[in-house]
Amino acid sequence: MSLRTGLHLDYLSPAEFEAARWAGVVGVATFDGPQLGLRDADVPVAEVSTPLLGEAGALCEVWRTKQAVESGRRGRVRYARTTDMVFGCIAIPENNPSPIAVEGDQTPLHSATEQAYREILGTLDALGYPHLIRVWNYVPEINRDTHGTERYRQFNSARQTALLASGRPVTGSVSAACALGAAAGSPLVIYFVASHTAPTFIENPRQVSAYNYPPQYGARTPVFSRATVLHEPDGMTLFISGTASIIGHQTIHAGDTAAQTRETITNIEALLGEANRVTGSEKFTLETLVCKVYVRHAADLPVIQAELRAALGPASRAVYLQADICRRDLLVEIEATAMVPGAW
Ligand code: 3EB
Repeated sequence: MSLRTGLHLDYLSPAEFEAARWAGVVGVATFDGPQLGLRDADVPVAEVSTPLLGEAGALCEVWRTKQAVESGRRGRVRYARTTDMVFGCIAIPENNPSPIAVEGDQTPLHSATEQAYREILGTLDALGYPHLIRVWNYVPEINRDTHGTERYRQFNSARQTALLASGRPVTGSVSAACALGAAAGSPLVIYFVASHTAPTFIENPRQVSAYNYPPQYGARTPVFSRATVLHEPDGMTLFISGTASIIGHQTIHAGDTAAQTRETITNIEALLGEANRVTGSEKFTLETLVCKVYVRHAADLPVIQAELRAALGPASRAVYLQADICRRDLLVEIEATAMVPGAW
């Protein structure tokens, strides 16, 4: 393994993970159902129901640090922390809707989302890591309409409500994020990185900030930054949010998977440029990225893979998952993490 720099991300097979043991692990995400042996782990393990694609076999997303780690639990939030940062996860099932719908009642997804965020934000405040840096949201059947509203919009409304209730901003200084679909009947699963000191917030000059989207995408806007940078004594970690084929606030290249992939990569390049400008470095490049690619239609995998390899080079690191994307016309979404050594 190469030099560890601050918080470090790897996608490991179960065998590689076994060899690495739990040294320095702050958190794990699995995608193909529960992995034997991880259930009783001392650190948070997020079990996401989005199948892996391609020849990779089972892979775990493993977050590690060189610093001392202490793990714990508060309510339904499981976490592991260093002096600087905390990783955590929560899974909340949706309760059956009450048989008698009362006007003004929240939907089961709205309640689950609000509860999840209230528990997460309460934990961060109690532990002293108030700055949410990166949040991964996996929402069962994200594109389905229930109770007269698309579930992604129900989720957005609840996320904003919970952030406001905790006294946090809902524009500007907000975390990087992604919001993807997950299997019907799975719980709402959210995992996150937060920190003791404030990160750097980055927007994409080619896009309207998501928190300023016009109302056609929902009465309550999504609350996320296009990217954030976590600063630790031994390195910087750039978190690029789920990124798609959007210019301004509009989806472009509807129906064209290859063109959507290329536009998404152009958006990621714009974010790398901004990250270098804002941090005063030239360290963040396409080659430093570890990518996680969400594919709406599994059959599109070869097209997306070819575009990504052409842009990132043969040494590119990417994992592919099948997941619904929050806008119905988006066929692909790419998130990325880059870790570079050195202090801020
Ligand atoms: C977009 O750019 C595509 O709601 O947390 C990307 C990243 C998207 C995060 C979220 C949504 C979210 O609007 C969708």
